[in-house]
Amino acid sequence: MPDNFRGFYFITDSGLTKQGAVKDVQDAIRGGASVVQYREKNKSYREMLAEAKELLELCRNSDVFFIINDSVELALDIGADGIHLGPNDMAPAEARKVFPHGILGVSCGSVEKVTIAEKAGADYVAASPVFFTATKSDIGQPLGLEGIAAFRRTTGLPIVAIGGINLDNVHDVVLAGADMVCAISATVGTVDVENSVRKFVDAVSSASEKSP
Ligand code: TZP
Ligand code: MG
Repeated sequence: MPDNFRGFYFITDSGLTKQGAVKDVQDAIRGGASVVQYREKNKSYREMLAEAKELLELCRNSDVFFIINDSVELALDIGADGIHLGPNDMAPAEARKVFPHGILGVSCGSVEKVTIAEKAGADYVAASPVFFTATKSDIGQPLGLEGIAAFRRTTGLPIVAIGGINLDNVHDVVLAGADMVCAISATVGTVDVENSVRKFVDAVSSASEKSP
């Protein structure tokens, strides 16, 4: 697992985008994102394959990690750097077997889930959701800043914070113990994705300097 798993973790969203995933990812890379996740819930496998290949190429050219959400099959087919799995996806231990060398991220809604993910061989955990969000409906109770702190006490794995994160709360999220943050509506949903991403990158970086 790379030890520079820090900064801003960009996630695509075809429902919120104003300019398409390719342009969004180009902007996110220019804005300084360290990781890009392809998260697509509505397209056919064929469409996802073509789009994901294009995005992987962009990330490879910029040394940005490229991670596939949900589909281990898609990650294997395109040779992505990693996969990200939630409670309704393949079990992390199972995924670890078929994807032994890539980055494995697991969404966790409790410290118990963090322990299970770590035992299964996860490379990072996502604290999900940190706050209320309208971007995803089928999620658990918000963990809050105390939830991130509890994750921090539980694991040495990188913690990626997601759900309701914006430029007003990102500082506190990092101080609570997150190594990376995601913000979908506050980046993909804005008119200037590059500028929005850059603001998060700067905020995470300045908060990390103050983080214990
Ligand atoms: N997983 C947990 S919350 C969430 C996902 C994909 C949505 C986050 O979106 P936003 O707009 O950053 O709250
Ligand atoms: Mg999923």
